[in-house]
Amino acid sequence: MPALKGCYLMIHFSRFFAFVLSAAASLTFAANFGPAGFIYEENQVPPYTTSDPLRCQDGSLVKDVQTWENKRRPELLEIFSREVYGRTPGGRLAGMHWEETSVDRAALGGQAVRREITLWFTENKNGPKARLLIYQPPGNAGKHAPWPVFLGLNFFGNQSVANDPAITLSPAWMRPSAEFHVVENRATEKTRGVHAGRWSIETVVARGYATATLYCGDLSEDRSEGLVRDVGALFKTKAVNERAPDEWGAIGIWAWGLSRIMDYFENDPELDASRVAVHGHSRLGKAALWAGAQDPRFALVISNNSGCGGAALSKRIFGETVQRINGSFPFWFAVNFRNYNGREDKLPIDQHELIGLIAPRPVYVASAQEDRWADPKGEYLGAKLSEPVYALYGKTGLGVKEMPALHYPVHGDGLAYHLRAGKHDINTYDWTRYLDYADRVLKKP
Ligand code: GTR
Repeated sequence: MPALKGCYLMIHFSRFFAFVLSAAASLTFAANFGPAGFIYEENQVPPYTTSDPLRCQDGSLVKDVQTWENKRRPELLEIFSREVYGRTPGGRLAGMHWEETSVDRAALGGQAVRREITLWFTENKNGPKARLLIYQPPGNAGKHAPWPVFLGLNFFGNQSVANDPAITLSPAWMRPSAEFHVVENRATEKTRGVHAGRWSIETVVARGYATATLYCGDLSEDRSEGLVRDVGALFKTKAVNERAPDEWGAIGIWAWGLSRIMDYFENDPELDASRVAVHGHSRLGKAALWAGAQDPRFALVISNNSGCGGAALSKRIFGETVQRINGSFPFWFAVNFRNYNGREDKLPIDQHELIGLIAPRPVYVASAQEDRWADPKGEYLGAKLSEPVYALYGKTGLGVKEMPALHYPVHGDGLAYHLRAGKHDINTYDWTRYLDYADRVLKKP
């Protein structure tokens, strides 16, 4: 009997351990994708309905470009401004001016021209300023003159995007990062080139493009306090929780900054402002999409793993949710967006309509297989479900019925998508595809 009892206990113990092990495994499993307690499996996605981008608020259906551009598109822009990102204060700034602070026509061992430009947003130099870094191919652009441009904001200062000791080290506030050598909220010398892999500058330049970048924190620091400093202060933005419900947040400010850089490009004879691809990774991909939606001057928009509040449909509540993003980053979106915490089904729009706002200009959405937090399928659907808008312009969009398989990029007429292996990141696989697509939609024949 005692032996039996022991045996019993052993069974109980082994069951218990099996339970603990499997619980731990599922926790790490979830941890590989993102925090536990969120949906990471397709069969857990609750039923949801997405809105038809062509259905107006009065119930009528858009059938032509004119009605789209004069009625439905402004309606959608208004909803995204009011309910999601907050309103962007209008247009160009009379006092904005700039100065080229450095130029090296034989940078990166002669492979590129490097220029640094300081942009001041006001006439007086005490106002907010941002430091733009540009690399472009050396020599004359020939039939490609002036150079088409890739433009994106960066996370850790301009010096992080290339192994080039001559780039000015960012003096600005930065989120702490032991991995990337940000110490006491400042970039150190060791931050040089930490994100070089994310920018592939030599490759981009060798393929005949200029590439320009600016630290997002020059526009608005990536924290609540940022809203009342720099560009936020210039527009008298209120503190994060004191904002009017439709006042902008950091994503709105970053998108605004991308448009101001475009204002600068229009005045730079070496760059072609009519052929600018605006791109961004993750939170900066959200900003790139919002910039592309508001500013028709961007000829191509690239969303790299932009996830919730970017290309991914919110109503799938897969991975990051509206409640979670508003909780973790209360300063990114408008206060109104919090009305949809745990109530995604009540959203009057979804992110496919953000992409539809960019049509007929091309949009490239890319996902990473392990980046479940950003919901790869939701990102694909964000692109796919915007197709009716492209159809108004006689374009097919992606032109596929199913989500493309791993490493089967689809470069369609107006929309492109790929899913690559690996984690939340941007690497040479992504860049090679973006360049291939840009060759098609931006290069002169
Ligand atoms: C995460 C956030 C995502 C994404 C990401 C990033 O913490 O939940 O929405 O923006 O950061 O920017 O890398």
